[in-house]
Amino acid sequence: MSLFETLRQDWKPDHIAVQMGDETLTYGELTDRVAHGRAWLAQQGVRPGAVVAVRLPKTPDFLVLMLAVVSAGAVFLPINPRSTQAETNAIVQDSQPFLVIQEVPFVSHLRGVPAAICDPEAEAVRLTTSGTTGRPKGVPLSHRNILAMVQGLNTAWGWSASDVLLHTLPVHHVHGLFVAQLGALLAGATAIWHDGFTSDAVLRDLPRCTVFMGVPTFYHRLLAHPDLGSTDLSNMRLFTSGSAPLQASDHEAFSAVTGHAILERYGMTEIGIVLSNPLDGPRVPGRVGYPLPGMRARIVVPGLEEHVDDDVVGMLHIKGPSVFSGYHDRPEATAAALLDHGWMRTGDLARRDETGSIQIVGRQDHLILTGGFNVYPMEVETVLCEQPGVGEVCVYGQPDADLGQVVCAAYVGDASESDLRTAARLALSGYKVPRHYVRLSALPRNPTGKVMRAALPPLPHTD
Ligand code: MLC
Ligand code: AMP
Repeated sequence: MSLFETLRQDWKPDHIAVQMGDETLTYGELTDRVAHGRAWLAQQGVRPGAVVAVRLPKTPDFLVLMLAVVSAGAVFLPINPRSTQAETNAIVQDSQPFLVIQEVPFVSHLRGVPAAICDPEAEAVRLTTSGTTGRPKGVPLSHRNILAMVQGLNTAWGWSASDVLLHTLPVHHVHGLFVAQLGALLAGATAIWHDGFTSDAVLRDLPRCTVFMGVPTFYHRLLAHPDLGSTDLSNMRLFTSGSAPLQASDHEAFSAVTGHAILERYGMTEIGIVLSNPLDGPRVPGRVGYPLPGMRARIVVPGLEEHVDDDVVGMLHIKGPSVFSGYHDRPEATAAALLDHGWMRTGDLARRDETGSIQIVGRQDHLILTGGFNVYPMEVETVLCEQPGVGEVCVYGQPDADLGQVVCAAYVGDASESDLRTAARLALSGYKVPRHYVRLSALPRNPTGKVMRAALPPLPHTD
């Protein structure tokens, strides 16, 4: 079955699908608007298989357009509305979409057209990830890939139509789009949308919700709020965390203050959400849990396919129906990531304990996880290196209690910190802009010439 047809099976027309501020959409209204959206897309010449890029703020219109594109058999390509023009251009250049939508089209007068019948193997959504080259890589996900993930999570986390999800994540990533929003839609549940996370607004709305999903920074910030302990969380049945490691101390403090043990899970754009702590049973701080139904995990000696023993750190490989089948137009990157027999080399180092629960130990490459967003050093280094007065640059992460890691840049040359900051702000989304700059006479290198990131200066004050 196609993604849209499966999602809508349990929709009750009068039940609220999404609410944002004063705007409310019932499932009946959502269905109508999606049909209007499909008619508009058809009028623009969008046919099955066409790529439609959508760069819109987080409003219910975004959701309508996504469902319209997917149910028309076309490919939905979301672009971060806060990305810079250069970043947007790079994605457009890479995917050459048939249509780029940057303003909400007015579609209500159009007569709806029926949903297309889609091949489950056809591409439904294309997400973007950067990678070691710094250039955007399109991650095509089929109807089947997405459904496998969302259906698995619905069962594992006990979603039902009576759930009310508080949704404060961005919607151009796996976490906000699939795990949170498609989870709610598959269950026929209600989602309350905020455009971005603020502790005040979350604590105001949590009393009428049952599910909340966040990156670790959300929990760290909630813990710092004086009202967390006095907020009525009696309706809440599930808090989940993912996209970056949740500090065990934050996990424990949250349990102590609220009585709720956060359920941590692990995933990646290319593979979906694949490991999770149990809904019933211990949710162990610092562990991401067990493979979800249908998924397989193995931990191997890096570079080999030989399994390591329990408690030994190795490279995490994942296989299963939510794993993608290759990057858009990047055969070499695909060959490096996808091994024989469909195993995905995640790039995450992990160990398994005797119960089978997995702990993520860190990344093998230099990926920086800041606030749950990925920053690939090469992308930032390329921008900084182009500035006058910069000889060489190394971008690296430093621990940060709030964001997990912050982006730092060490450079050689006489460029000023403010010039570098300005250049980075012009070219890059806010979360990629280095917070700290260190000028060095030379970058520390090992005998083979590789920059030794561990030898780069730490921040003067880290929490
Ligand atoms: C925040 N920033 C953004 C942004 N959100 N930049 C571009 N696009 C966005 N959507 C910028 C801020 O402007 C700021 O830059 C910088 O990030 C750090 O932010 P801050 O000022 O400390 O905080 P804040 O703006 O409050 O943002 C923190 C945050 C945000 C935690 C709310 O980082 C966030 O929403 N994170 C969620 C990430 C996410 O959904 N990841 C899922 C990936 S999927 P400046 O220049 O203004 O200082 C995945 C798979 C899986 O990983 O397993 O889930
Ligand atoms: P993305 O490419 O944006 O999907 O990010 C995927 C990466 O996020 C993974 O490869 C991990 O490094 C990281 N990640 C996701 N969930 C967790 C988690 N619970 N703990 C640690 N890292 C995580």
